[in-house]
Amino acid sequence: MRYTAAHWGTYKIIKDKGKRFKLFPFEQDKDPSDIGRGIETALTSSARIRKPAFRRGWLEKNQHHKNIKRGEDQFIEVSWEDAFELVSKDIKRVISNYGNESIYAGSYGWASAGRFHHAQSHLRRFLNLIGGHTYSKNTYSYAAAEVIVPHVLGNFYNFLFDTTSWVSIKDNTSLFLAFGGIPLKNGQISQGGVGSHIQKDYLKKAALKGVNFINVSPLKSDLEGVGNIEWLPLKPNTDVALMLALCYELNKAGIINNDFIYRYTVGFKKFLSYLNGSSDGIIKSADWASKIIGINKKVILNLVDKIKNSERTMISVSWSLTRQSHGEQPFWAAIALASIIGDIGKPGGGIGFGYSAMNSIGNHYKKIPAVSLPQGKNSVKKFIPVARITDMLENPGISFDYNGSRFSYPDIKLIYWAGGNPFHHHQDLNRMIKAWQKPETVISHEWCWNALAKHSDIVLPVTTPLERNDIALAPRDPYMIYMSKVLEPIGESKSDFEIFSGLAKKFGFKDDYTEKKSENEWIEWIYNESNALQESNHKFPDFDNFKEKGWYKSPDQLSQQIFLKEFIEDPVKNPLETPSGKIELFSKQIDSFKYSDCVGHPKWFGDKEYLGKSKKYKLHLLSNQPKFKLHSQLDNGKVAGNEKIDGRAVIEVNKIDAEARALLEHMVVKVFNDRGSCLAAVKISDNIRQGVVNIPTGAWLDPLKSSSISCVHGNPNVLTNDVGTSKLAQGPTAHTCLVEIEKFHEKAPRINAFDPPKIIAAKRERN
Ligand SMILES: Nc1nc2c(c(=O)[nH]1)N[C@H]1C(S)=C(S)[C@@H](COP(=O)(O)OP(=O)(O)OC[C@H]3O[C@@H](n4cnc5c(=O)[nH]c(N)nc54)[C@H](O)[C@@H]3O)O[C@H]1N2
Ligand SMILES: Nc1nc2c(c(=O)[nH]1)N[C@H]1C(S)=C(S)[C@@H](COP(=O)(O)OP(=O)(O)OC[C@H]3O[C@@H](n4cnc5c(=O)[nH]c(N)nc54)[C@H](O)[C@@H]3O)O[C@H]1N2
Ligand SMILES: [Mo]
Repeated sequence: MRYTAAHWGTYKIIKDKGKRFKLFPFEQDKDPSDIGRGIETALTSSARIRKPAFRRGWLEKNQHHKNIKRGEDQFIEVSWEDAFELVSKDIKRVISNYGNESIYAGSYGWASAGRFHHAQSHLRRFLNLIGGHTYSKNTYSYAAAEVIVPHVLGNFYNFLFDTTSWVSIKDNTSLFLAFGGIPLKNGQISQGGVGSHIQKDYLKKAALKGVNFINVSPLKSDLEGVGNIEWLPLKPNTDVALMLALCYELNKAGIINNDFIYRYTVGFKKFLSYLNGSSDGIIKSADWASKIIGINKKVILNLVDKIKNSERTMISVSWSLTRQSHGEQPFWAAIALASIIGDIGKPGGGIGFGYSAMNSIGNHYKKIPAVSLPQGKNSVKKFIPVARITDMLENPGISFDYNGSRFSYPDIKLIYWAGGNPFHHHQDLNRMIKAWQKPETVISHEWCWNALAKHSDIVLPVTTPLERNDIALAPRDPYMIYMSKVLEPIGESKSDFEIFSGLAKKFGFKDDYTEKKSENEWIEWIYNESNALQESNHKFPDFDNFKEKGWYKSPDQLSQQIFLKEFIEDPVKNPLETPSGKIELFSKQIDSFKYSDCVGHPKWFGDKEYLGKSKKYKLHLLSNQPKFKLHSQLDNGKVAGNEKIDGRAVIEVNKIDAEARALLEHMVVKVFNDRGSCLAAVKISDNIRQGVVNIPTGAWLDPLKSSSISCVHGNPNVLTNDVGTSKLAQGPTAHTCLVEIEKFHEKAPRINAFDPPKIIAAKRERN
């Protein structure tokens, strides 16, 4: 049997003699996702890039029309031979004129599953061989947590997959307070692949066993489908006020676990003096918080009682809580709250990061150690916090703060992207598009004509996993999948590996790049090297047997993971990696940075764009993860359409807000603020808090040149704000965004997002 693996699951592939194929659920998958079937139509759609293509203005050095910008130009197809020659020449030119630092290859993005064909690894391996590149730090997923949590708990990455298992929650948790909910739509995904989807099953089992889940979120659907769930629909971006009030009221009621605070934390006194208002004159009471979060004080006090009466409480924070202004604070405040309750390190209790986010979080399998493609060493030291790309392009040489130090932006002349889509993931796209015109060359590897490809100078067509062999192996997922090639590459597409091999040859580094190994030899190398890391009683089967069967499941090695158990058992022998070795409720280190936007303790910051802050823009826009796709991937396939109305992204609007604006179900509306505007189709519901609207991300950017609409398809990132979380992490803040909506009075324009640009067919030879 042949299988393929994606971030959204594993599928059996049945193919006829031609190019027709169908994907079927993996027989081991308890709860398969439909997302994968999107590729059945997307693979060979008209949006597929079939040949290397160069922007006409770039190739002809802007002679045909000086003012045609990236994103508006035609493309000329060229042969691979010419493409390798032109690309390598241009990279050499840029390096010799400006140095390697002027190449930006942060290239953030999820690419495809598969350990070998990981686009970014290949890009960096290639660029590192030729002198390096400016890189990026942290992610769009949880940048603020990546930077703050190490100060408070000593680590973040290692902790991600150490989250207390669902099994432990099912058997021990009494109260599960879910900030940002646990939207089941998200559990379809795990970076690197999923063997069997377990999230829904465990959530149901836990609810059946009597775990009391409370959904703290503006969206009811963030936790549903597992019985009667209490919904606490607070205003977006106000969770910190609620957490602080819970800390204050618990302490006031004497429910605080003093023993825990004494043994395992530092800085409580300073934090308490902030809660009590000694530092700012404001007592962080339920009364205070209720006005900020927009929920009755009684509900907060009731929650205090529930915590008091619960044997074991889990404080769960979704990653989305980092993607907001001051996104460091919700994680820090949640850790403080869990410390005051004192259930950290106990079965089913304490704190959890990202139960909302991926199938692997809470899975009880031990992490399978595995190797990746070696990327080599980057000789360039310049970096940016990943979401500061527009700032970087706009401000070469200007300095910025990050995690206690000052750095400066490089002057970027060449952008090289493979495996991500900044026209999906970045905020304030209108601003980014302007800044994007500045570099001399933009190169991307893509398989479809999305906005990234259309805004590139050089587009090199890549294969999808169905057109190459690979191996999938993801952390905390017990399955390893042999990903079979089922189709010959569509058009003239090549894998990222083949493309960089071709370029490396032009630089005289081909053998260093490939190490004289073919695709299949690399896959076997990854398998064998990973096998060498397994404990002796859990070795993988022979490679040929694995390949023949198509999958392997590692034995159940661990029944329960309990986050921070070792530290709690013996904080002296197993200290945290923080300066004090304990949980830092006050951080001397952060305090010493003297940042006004991130001080020494968790703090409520009200100086941001949130509900009630603007007379002009009265609605808070959330842009959560889409249900029927991963980000922008497969937006052009048949499954993503399930989440749209007449092909357009949906905006969910509360009944009362819709009535106030005379909006009707399915009506096309203009959503706007000072940064931009998009069209979307209305879905009226009482699933969303009044004053809040939501457009899931992922609609391919589709600007309407003839009008002022920044995107007729419904990409929310033309509206979102591009400001760092704070000087500490400089993370993205998509969820801090106010808008207004009104009926779109004109005829709804056609969506052109999936149309390729105008392409001029390849000439035989080119000098
Ligand atoms: N408003 C708003 N914006 C957000 C978010 C939000 O909540 N709200 N969430 C943010 C988050 S958490 C994330 S992680 C980002 C996600 O942002 P991205 O990860 O950039 O989004 P994807 O659509 O997954 O982009 C992956 C791209 O890689 C391409 N690709 C797939 N396979 C291959 C391959 O083998 N080789 C090459 N070269 N390319 C390949 C796909 O075609 C696709 O264009 O978005 C962020 N943006
Ligand atoms: N189907 C699908 N699943 C995915 C992805 C996808 O694209 N599609 N992307 C994956 C990726 S890359 C990531 S990083 C994870 C992200 O995982 P999350 O960050 O958990 O996912 P989101 O859907 O962005 O956010 C979850 C919910 O948080 C709520 N929320 C937003 N702002 C606030 C707030 O201020 N307070 C509270 N209390 N709630 C708020 C929103 O209602 C939203 O539905 O998801 C992963 N899973
Ligand atoms: Mo993410």
